[in-house]
Amino acid sequence: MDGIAQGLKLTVDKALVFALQLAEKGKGFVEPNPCVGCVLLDDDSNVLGYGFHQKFGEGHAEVNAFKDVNKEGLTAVVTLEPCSHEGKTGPCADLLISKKIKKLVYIDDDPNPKVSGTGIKKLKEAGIEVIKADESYSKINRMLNAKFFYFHENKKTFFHAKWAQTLDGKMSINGESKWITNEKSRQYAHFLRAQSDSVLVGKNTILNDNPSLNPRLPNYTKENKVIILDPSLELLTRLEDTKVRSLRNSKDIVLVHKLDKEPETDFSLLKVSTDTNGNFNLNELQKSLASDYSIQSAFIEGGAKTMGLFLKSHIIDFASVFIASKILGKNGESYSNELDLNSLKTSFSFLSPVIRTIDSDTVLEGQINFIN
Ligand code: AOF
Ligand code: ZN
Repeated sequence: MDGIAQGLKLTVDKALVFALQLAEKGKGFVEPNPCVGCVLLDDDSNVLGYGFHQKFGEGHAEVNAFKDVNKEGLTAVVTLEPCSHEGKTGPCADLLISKKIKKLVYIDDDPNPKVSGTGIKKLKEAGIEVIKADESYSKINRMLNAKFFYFHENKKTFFHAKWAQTLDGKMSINGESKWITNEKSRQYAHFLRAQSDSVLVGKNTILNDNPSLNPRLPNYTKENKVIILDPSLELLTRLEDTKVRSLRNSKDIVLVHKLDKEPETDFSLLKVSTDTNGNFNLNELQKSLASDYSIQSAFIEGGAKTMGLFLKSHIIDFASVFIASKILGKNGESYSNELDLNSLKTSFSFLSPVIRTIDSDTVLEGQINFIN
C-alpha cells in the first residue's frame, strides 16, 4: 500500500466511494472486464489495503488489495461480487476465504454467467457475513461499467458511437476527414476507443483512409477487434496490405456481409440480413456480434453513411460527439443527409449530455433520445 492511505480511517460508506474511485482508474485498460475496486478495513475502520483491477488479464481488485496484507478478520469492501471461476487468475472468493475475512460488503452481483451468484454463495457457505450496499452505489457502478452489464444482461453488443463534426454538422469534405478536431481531442478519442473491445466501420473507411483503428495511448498494449460492414465482401482480397490487417490476427477482423454463400477465409465472417434498400438489419447485427463473437462493445466510427444508418435505426446506446469550431459548408458530407426528419418534434436529442471543452473543440456525450 502506498503512503496515501497510511493512517487513513474510513466508514464502510466512505470505503464504498473510495472503492468506486479506485475501480474507475482501470477504465480503458481492463475492458471487456469490468472496472473493480476493493478496500480492506479492520474493526477500527483503518484502511489496511486497497487495490483495483488494473489491466486485462492481470490481477483482480481483491488480489491487488491483499498484496501485502496478511491480517485475519478484515472487512472487504468491493464494487462487484468476487469471482468464483478459475479464469486468468484464481477465484477471488477463494482468496477472501483463505485470507479469513469476516465480512464482505459488495455493490453489485456479477452478471457474468461464469460467476452470477456463485461467488456470494461460496462466501456465505464459508460463514462470512455478506452485506449488499445501498442501491445508490449500484447506480454509479452501473454507469461506470455500462458496457459490461449491458452485454451480460441483454446478450447484445453495446453500440458506442463516436463522430467528429464541424459546427454545421459536416464530417468530411471531398472524402477528406483528417483532421477535423484538435490533437488533444484525438487523444481523448483514443481513450474512448480503448473502452470498447472492437471498432466498427464501413468498408469505405478502410478503402479511403487505411486507418489502424487501435487505441493509441502511452504505454498501452491492449488489442481490439475490428468489425467492417462489407456487404459483398469486397475487402476479402484487399485487406492484406492494410494497417487494420497488419495490426491484428485475421480472426480478429469480422467482415459483415449479406452473401448467401460464404467463401473460405481466415477472416471472421458474419452474415446479416438486409432490407429492401440493402441496409443491414442492425438489431440482428447487435445480437449476432454478441452471440457469435462475444463482442461486448463496438465503438462505431463510421463515416457519414454508416453513422447515418446507425442513427436512422435508433440503435446507438451512447454517443460521443466531437464538435470542432469550423464550418465546411454545403460540400461537406454529413450523417445528417441520411436522416429524413420533418419537424422539431421528431428531432433526436441528447438526454442530459455531459459537455466538456478541449481547447477549440467541444465534446458532447450521452444517450440519445430517439423517440420524443
Ligand atoms: C473480481 N474482481 O477485480 C474483477 C472481476 O478473465 P478473467 O479471469 O480476468 O475474469 C474476468 C471476469 O471476472 C469478468 O468477466 C467478471 O465476471 C469478473 N471480474 N471479478 O472478483 C475483479 N475484474
Ligand atoms: Zn476475481
